[in-house]
Amino acid sequence: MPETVHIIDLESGNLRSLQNAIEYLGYSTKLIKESNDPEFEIATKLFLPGVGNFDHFVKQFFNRGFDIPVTKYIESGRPIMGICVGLQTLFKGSEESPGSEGYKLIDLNLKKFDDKDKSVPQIGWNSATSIGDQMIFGINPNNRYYFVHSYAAIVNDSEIEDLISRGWELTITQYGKEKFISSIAKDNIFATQFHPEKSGVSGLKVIKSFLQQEHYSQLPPLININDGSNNGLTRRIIACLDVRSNDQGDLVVTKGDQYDVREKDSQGGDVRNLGKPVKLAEKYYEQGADEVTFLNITSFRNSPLVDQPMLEVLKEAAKTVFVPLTVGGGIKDVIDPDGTKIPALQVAGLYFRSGADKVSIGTDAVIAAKKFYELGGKGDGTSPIETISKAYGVQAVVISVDPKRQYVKSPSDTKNKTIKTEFPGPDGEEYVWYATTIKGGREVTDLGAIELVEACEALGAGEILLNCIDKDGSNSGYDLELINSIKSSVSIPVIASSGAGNPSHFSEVFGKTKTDAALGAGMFHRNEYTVEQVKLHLKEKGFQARLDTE
Ligand code: 1PR
Repeated sequence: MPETVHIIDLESGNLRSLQNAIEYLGYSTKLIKESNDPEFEIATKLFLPGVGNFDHFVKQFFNRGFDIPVTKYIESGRPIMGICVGLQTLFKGSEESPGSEGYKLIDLNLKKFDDKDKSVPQIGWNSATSIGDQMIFGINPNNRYYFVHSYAAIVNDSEIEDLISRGWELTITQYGKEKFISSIAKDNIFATQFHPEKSGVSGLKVIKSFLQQEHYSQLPPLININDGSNNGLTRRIIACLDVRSNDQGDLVVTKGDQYDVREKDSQGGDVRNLGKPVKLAEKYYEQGADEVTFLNITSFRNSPLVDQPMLEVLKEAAKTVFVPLTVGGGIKDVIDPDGTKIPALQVAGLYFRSGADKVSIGTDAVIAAKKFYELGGKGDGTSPIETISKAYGVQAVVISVDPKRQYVKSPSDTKNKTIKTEFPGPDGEEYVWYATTIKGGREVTDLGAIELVEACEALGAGEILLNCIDKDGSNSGYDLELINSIKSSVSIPVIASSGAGNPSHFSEVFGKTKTDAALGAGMFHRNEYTVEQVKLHLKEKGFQARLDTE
């Protein structure tokens, strides 16, 4: 019988992935949902994972009485591991929620990252360096771990010294100019700000070290130095799977040219079938993808509750793919076939519980942004962006933008912001704005892409997935003008998408724009290049890239 590991479930996001990671390592898992659960008495390894809002999490923790059994558990000397907000809860409080108190084991407050010189939230792969002369729980300074958070235990040297003098062991991570605690340990308590269950092989090693209580190991020689470029993050490479049913009713990965996913009539006119979603996700994970995104591209036809296969895909993929998973398509209020109204928040919850870390919203984001402007630049609290980010945190809400180039002779020809383009239009037009589209590019709207992202950031979105219909499937490189204009309009991270045809397009987009991540689809699906080849190319060009074999 495998040993059972207990996980406190405060319903704050994707616990499925943590369960999957622990089970993958040969243990079984049990969720503890109530503070009076007798399992507290028999638990031998306990996890306190958390995502999202500090206030939401600590309220759940204290108001539901979890502090009592957890204190008793800790006092008994049994090992506990906190993850993300689970680490933050150990502190006194957070700038995120003034007035809300944490567990107060550490007399420091969490602060928000400064977004003047970098994207906030921090989303990506950073290193974690041990302050002592040993590795704690296998956290290797040569490896990279996945972080996603806006608030952190930002510390100066004297605060670090003070914590050490109080017996805390630490790893420190630097994001831009700010140093923060990326993991902390003392006696039977261990916690990480990063998500080990989402940090590939390196993260699994940390979980395994905790489960086997390998507290210390020898620090290896530093062979993979984080040079601090790109604020300390590696260049994030995302593999994207556009998923839909083909004419036989099977869920397949497809890929369009300018969003047209059907073969030419002369070739039968069927939906292009490039493989099975779970198999491909596993393949890209093994090749070193930093994230995998699934877009349900015909979701507007069905409610996701009808789209059970998509939930199954996610559940299956999350069992073996230990990097962040995003799911998009149909994240909106839906009416089920029996007439029941299901709010977008509940739809998103279904995906989070199946193993998604983020949801991506396309069509509904355009609708919400239009309403935002109609209300004079504010939300009314009801849009999916607002409801989902409030419950699960801004980092869980990605906006998928599907823009199309519109040429004008002069900026005064449109109410939207324009850019002077290097690639004039068919009649020599020198200005361009990008019209947002909905329903997979089928309807073009009068809202510009810049206006869309500005509104979505204000409503509570945490990241932008920036496609470009003109470039999609073209293999001609990313639309750098579009990326630069969107990147300079928001401070949340932006993922460049559409047009990647070879590894040099990735070095080009990272060299010529400030994009936070780059996504590829067709070139990977057609087996022209692997994710690893892209990363090796980036390294050759002097960019930091994560290779999980290190
Ligand atoms: O509107 O919230 O239901 O979401 C629908 C989602 O489905 C949106 O994210 C939208 O972008 C996506 N989508 C809808 N139709 C299509 C289509 O292709 N017919 N795919 C579609 C969007 C674009 C990227 C693609 C990149 C990179 N696909 O996902 O992966 O362009 O491709 P490349 O590297 O091969 O150039 P909602």
